[in-house]
Amino acid sequence: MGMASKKPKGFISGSKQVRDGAHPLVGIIMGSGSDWDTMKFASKTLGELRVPHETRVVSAHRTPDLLFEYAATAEKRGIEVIIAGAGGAAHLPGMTASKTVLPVLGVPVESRALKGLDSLLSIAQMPAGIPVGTLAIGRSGAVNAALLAASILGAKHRAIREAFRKFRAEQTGRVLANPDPSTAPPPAKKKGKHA
Ligand code: RP5
Repeated sequence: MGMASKKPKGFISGSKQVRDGAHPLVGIIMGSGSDWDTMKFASKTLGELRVPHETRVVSAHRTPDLLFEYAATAEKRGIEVIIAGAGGAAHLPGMTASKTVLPVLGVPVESRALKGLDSLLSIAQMPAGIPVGTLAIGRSGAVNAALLAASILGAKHRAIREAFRKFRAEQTGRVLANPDPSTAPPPAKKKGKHA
């Protein structure tokens, strides 16, 4: 299985991380292939929680028609949450939100020139009426967008709620198990240039 059997006209498929025949519940989109270094952490986190999702490049500026099509058809295809990552003049999350009633979570990708402050403000400063849930710049934002998506989906999907609960409990357990930083093993190095 996968996405809805009948693809919307002109729809360009990306990759799908689906398990057990489930269709994607989360759509991870990003403005450029160069955003993958950051957005891969959203995909990885959803994968760890076994949340079926799809990933693809959809640019607000370079492929505006595709963006409109993606956002306008996502709900019909069974997507329940959209995570949109973009850098610089980051219009992707806001424009996506303008074309769907699904929750849109925006991840500001760290830009070279302004370190992602431009991305953050572009995504966060939406006018009243079209909300975008804005996360932190870079890897933390990508991970948290996935966790927030799982939390949102958990209201309806019990297995996802329990996976999210387990993730949180294990995280707490790891911190409590290593109370003294002078004796604890060093934390695993974060990967990715946007960390
Ligand atoms: C944005 O411009 C993308 O989201 C990306 O973060 C940034 C740079 O894109 P590339 O020039 O690397 O394709 O639209």
